[in-house]
Amino acid sequence: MASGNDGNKKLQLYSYFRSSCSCRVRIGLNLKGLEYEYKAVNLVKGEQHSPEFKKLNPIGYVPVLVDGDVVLSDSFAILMYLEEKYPQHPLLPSDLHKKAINYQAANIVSSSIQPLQNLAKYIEEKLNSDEKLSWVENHIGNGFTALEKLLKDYAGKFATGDEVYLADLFLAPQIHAAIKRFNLDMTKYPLLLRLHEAYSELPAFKNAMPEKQPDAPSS
Ligand SMILES: N[C@@H](CCC(=O)N[C@@H](CS)C(=O)NCC(=O)O)C(=O)O
Repeated sequence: MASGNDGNKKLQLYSYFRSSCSCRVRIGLNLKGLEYEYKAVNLVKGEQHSPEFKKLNPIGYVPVLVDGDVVLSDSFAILMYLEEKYPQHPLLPSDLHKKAINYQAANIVSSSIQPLQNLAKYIEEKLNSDEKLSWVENHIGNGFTALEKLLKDYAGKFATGDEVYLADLFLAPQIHAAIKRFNLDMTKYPLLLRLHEAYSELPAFKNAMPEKQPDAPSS
């Protein structure tokens, strides 16, 4: 892939293969044709809590992007930074309304679905596996219902038309996790299921998915 980065230093992305937040940024980097060094952080082993990693991100979450002297965390902030610094393949439409719908859909995923899903692992000791599944289904389901309603008036081939934009970067990993990780019944979300199929045909999305990452288990 063409470098596209300015300066001498290659971008570095601290990532975990299964992290949907990291996946959003991996898609953005791929779309913009930016090469990066993959720095694996094993969340199961707790590497996000190490003193070295916490120097990069004091809250102990992936993703973290390093671009020369710039160290950034939070997928939304990272993507907005990439958008301004590397304007090739815009992640936002110029139409103001469509842009706002992209922010809205992205934030439903990042504020109202993913953090609750992330929390499930902290409460799972207190829950049996059926209760854990219903916690996850309930929170993903609420968000997915809202997204179906929101996007029905805007979707084309992708979430807000026939071009890929920010909303798609947030939706693709979340839908992928719902299907592959949580076995969610997607028949209630036909639009999201259709988007999932459209994403699976795009190399920038396919190559960003968990199973394609260097730290993914081989089996
Ligand atoms: N709002 C942040 C959330 C980051 C986040 O929750 N990352 C998860 C992985 S998707 C994480 O690092 N979890 C580690 C942990 O909970 O210990 C973002 O969008 O980057």
